[in-house]
Amino acid sequence: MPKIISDFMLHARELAVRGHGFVEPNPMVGCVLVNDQNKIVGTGYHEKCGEAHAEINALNAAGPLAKGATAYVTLEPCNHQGKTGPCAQALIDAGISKVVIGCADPNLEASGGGTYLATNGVEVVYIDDELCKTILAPFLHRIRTGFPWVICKWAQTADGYIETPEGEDPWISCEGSQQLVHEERGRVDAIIVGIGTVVADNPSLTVRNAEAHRTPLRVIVDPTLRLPHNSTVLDGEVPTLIAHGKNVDKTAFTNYPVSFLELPEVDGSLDLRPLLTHLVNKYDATNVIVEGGKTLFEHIFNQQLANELWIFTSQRTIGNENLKNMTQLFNAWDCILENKQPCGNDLVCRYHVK
Ligand code: AOF
Ligand code: ZN
Repeated sequence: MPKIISDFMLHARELAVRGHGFVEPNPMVGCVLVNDQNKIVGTGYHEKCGEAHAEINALNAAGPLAKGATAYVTLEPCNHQGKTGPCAQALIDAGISKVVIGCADPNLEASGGGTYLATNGVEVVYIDDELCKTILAPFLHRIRTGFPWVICKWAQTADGYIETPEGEDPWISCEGSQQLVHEERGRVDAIIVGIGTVVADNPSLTVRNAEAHRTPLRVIVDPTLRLPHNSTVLDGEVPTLIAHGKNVDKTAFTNYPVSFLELPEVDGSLDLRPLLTHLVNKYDATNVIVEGGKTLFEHIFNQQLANELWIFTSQRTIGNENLKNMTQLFNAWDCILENKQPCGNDLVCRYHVK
């Protein structure tokens, strides 16, 4: 791909991700309009679900300068009247001469914009850009599978431990890493944990000290419904769902502000697929974070449901074989490193599961 194209597409991608947490279940989309002197005349991105698409914001920014310009857009312009649109027609009406598309739209209701533009005299180039597909991955995955994008997140010591000896500092990752997790929590639709984690840590599973673009649902996977009644997740502060197995007695929970979902079993553990489908159908979920513990990660691994691993590794070592360690399970996952960066004293790695 010529550098000039990749540079403008890179810019469009950077704009697109600004919508993360605001646009879902819609895709993140960015658009850059460039004139025949290779000068940017307008930019825009999809800022909020239900509001203007990226192309419309870019066209509005460019005004009359859009005439004859080339549009670099991360996703094929839509060809439908949904909550807004259609963008393909708006690009034609504004006199855009060429559209460079990072990724085709698999949403059958909205797709066809590329063909429509071409039949109306606009030059259309698909570049099938891997990085565009990466930022669109949760949207593409949900359309293809009916499941949300599942991010498994954990903090481990340098030697792979996710728990610390009794009496020692229980925090593994640094404050900066915890801040990153809260920021991400504020962009996803659900935070899922296993009952063991709730019993051991009594977490709040809320967004704190970070901007909440949306309020994630708390989900507890509790096969036998052994959730302690004094758990913080029962405080009613945010919507909470308990996914349980067959034949549990829920009467003791009648007065608590929580919902329940019964899951069938598969190979001796709860089948998590109906939970994921439920999160899409009832809560319109696109991204969910699983925050442990090890048993839940094992079930997710066995059922092949993880899309991304997000691992915070501290410099501390523990070397106590009685404690939970993720090294073996991590090594079994077939994944590729997408991103690696330091955060305070921690190393933060994101992997895409193949
Ligand atoms: C575009 N540009 O910026 C986005 C597109 O209900 P609506 O009208 O918001 O349409 C949502 C669908 O439009 C979404 O599922 C996807 O197929 C496409 N999103 N298309 O031309 C954009 N966000
Ligand atoms: Zn559109």
